[in-house]
Amino acid sequence: MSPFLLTRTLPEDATGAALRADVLHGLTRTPKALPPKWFYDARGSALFEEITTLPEYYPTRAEREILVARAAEIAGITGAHTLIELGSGSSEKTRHLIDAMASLHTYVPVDVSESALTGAANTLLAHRPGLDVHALIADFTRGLALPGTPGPRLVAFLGGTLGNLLPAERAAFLSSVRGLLSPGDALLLGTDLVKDESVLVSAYDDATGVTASFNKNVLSVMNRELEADFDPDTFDHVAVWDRDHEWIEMRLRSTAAQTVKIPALGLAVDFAAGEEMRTEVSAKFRKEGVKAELAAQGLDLTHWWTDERGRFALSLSTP
Ligand code: AVJ
Repeated sequence: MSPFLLTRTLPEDATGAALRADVLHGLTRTPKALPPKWFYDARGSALFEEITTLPEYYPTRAEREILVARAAEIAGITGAHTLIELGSGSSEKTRHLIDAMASLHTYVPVDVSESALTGAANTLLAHRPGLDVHALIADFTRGLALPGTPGPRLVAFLGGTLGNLLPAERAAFLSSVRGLLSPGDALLLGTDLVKDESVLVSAYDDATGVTASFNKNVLSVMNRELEADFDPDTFDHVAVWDRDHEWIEMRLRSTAAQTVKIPALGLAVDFAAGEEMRTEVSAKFRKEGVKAELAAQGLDLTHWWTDERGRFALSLSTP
């Protein structure tokens, strides 16, 4: 039997406390805004998996294309003995990488979702017996404490999730990742790229409405966790391209003037008719921007790979 360890670096109630703090802050500011991480309860995670199969949502397929084409090259360049994956989710795409990494000894998936971690670990171990899997239940935006693992290490942050962080949060996050890396280690980063507005908006506003359900799921999360009384039918899904910031914003627009009660916070929140609440930023990047953001944290971009159609990039950088 291979060793499988699961470590919780988050106290059992850290998630609840963080949700309360984010909702209190986000719904009392103007304009209202919530961090996107609260989409991902079991239903939200399932909806996201469904999004990745939609014809309009290209990033997952584009990133998989690059991983399939470049896995051997990445394995060769890094020679990593440990793969640390931040926000690992189902680890589905990572399999391509793991399969190519013959010298891999230890896999450290890090995610806030315990069910995603145990599911992914079981699938992986069935496929690659002998691999040490040390799963971490942790929120990678709140500092990273990792188990001691054999170097060289490859830290992977895939899916374009970097784009869900605001610029200042990205700098703080990349700085903490830099802190995990020793000479000889590397960061593999997935970033979605700036492209035609209609392609971007369609990816976040699909014809069948799966993304709309995903967006509104944050209301159900607040209803369940905070006893709030949001009526999802009174909010419309909105996806807009912000050309100045070069990011997609998802919002929920209140279709009527209404007051929502959030008893767990002792809060009543007024929405004006047509008022929009931001629920996600998904930044799109250019090579020069990625290079500069990495360089600002002491990371040197050494490789840049895109899919055939230039929609998505994987980059490798070293301290
Ligand atoms: C999982 C963060 C990469 O921003 O594209 C998908 C989440 N939001 N559709 C993204 C998402 C709306 C996704 N990431």
